[in-house]
Amino acid sequence: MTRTVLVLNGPNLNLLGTREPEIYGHDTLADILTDLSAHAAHSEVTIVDFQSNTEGELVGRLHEAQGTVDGVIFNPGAFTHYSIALRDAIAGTGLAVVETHLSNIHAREEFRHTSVLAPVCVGVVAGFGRHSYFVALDALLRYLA
Ligand code: CA2
Repeated sequence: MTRTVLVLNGPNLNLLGTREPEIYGHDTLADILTDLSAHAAHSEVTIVDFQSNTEGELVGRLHEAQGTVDGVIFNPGAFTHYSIALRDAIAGTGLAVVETHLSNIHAREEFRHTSVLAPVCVGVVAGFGRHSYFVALDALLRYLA
């Protein structure tokens, strides 16, 4: 069965590969998306992607995704920890969203230990660097099946 998955990335993830490689790795977001798309194609999955540093744009993209994609892999960046608007958008659209992080947010500063989005997501993947996106895709496909 062919599927479409939205890979949504939040603030500062456009900087991947430029700084803090010890936390976030050496790959750019484009590198990860290219490899993820190739991997997804083996499972007849089309990846569409969107990155924004703006909360409202991410809310709008979730609204657009309603009824047009099968699920969402979402790295909300720092919005993870405080965006009630994104939580309401996930809950309100009813989309199957996998919250995804490069780093293990639970092994970092205390303020990163809380996700206000996780309770309205189907699951959370964190701590596997670039591989988190691949794990999230495989988990999402199994969830959808
Ligand atoms: O581990 C993750 O994927 C995060 O979502 C990344 C966010 C952080 O606020 C979350 O707590 C965990 C930060 C993304 C910033 O990415 C940068 C990449 C390179 C250079 C600077 C920032």
